[in-house]
Amino acid sequence: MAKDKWFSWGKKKTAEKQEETLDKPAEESIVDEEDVNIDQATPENTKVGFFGRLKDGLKKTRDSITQRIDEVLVSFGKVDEELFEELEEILITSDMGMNTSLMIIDELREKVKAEKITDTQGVRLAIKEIIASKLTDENSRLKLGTKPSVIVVIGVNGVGKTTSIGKLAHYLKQHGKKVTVAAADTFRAAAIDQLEIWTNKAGVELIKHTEGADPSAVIFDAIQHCKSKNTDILICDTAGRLHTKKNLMEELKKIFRIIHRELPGSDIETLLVLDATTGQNAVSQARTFSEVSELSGLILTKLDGTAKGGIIVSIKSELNIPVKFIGVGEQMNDLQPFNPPEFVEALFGSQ
Ligand SMILES: Nc1nc2c(ncn2[C@@H]2O[C@H](COP(=O)(O)OP(=O)(O)OP(=O)(O)O)[C@@H](O)[C@H]2O)c(=O)[nH]1
Ligand SMILES: [Mg+2]
Repeated sequence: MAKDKWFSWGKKKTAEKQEETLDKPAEESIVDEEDVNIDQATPENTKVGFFGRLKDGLKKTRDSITQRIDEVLVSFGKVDEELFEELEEILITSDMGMNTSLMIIDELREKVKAEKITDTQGVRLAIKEIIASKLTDENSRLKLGTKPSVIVVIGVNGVGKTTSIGKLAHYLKQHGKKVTVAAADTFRAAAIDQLEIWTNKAGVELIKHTEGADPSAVIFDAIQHCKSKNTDILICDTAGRLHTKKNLMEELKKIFRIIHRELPGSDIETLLVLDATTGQNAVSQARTFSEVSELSGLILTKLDGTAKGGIIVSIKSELNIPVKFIGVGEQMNDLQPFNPPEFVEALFGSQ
């Protein structure tokens, strides 16, 4: 108990915040499936439902990675250097990236030797364990301890920002959070309407201006709204494209200045959305966006639409930014907190 209190006091900055987290840190209640309110648990958001959707979403990647690995393991039947080379080839062509693939196979060689693995099933299990360890990150939970906290969603056009915000708002609401969304993509004509459809579906508030308005003014209004309505989390949609890339970056910097000025000391999650189907391009996008703010996490979308889901391993090891959520479809429940053991289980099964 004393330890819990110390944690809350140490972490929280206002009386309001302390009260909210006397029992446990707020971020724990956000991504931990155990905390889903029983009354709100539907077949679609229970663990089984989540896992089923994840498995369905990863079907193409499973066919491209796991099925090919299994074919090679069956045809070899024994563990030798040639087998390692075949496996390396599969990982590289499934978009895990050259460096990451070489690293995985090097670790596999060492593990096979150290643990004296002599059968192909043992090799399969070892690959699964190595990939899971590559994906694990201790910072994969959202840190939303203050009230309000802010999530700013950024990324190039078409990657899935608005869609992910709708799903995220729904997810957080289901976890008992009061959510407001700010429509700060005022550039594209249909952007505000599209966001409104999602926030209506999720049953959360939307703060909007008209097309062409100053995005920072939208954020400013949304923050005042959150303060007066005791909102837990403000999620900000942003434009993926302006007239020039420089304009876009300046606009985003201005948005962050307003948030820091109006909510000093608040927890801010800057989530970069990346489209899994764009492959290695994602790495350069992350570099560009990290100029405007330190990225606290990634949302990797459209994993269901690609056989190249191996990109998630490459992104994690090249960028070293935790993947916090993954998109595995276009429905409301198709955004999931990224859970490496479950992800690898959905990919490899427990054969
Ligand atoms: N299959 C699949 N489609 C997705 C997923 N996430 C987003 N999409 C689709 O991707 C398209 C673009 O999504 P948006 O949310 O509009 O992307 P955006 O980043 O907001 O785009 P801009 O506002 O133009 O910058 C839509 O057709 C979405 O339905 C996903 O996880 N799986
Ligand atoms: Mg959008």
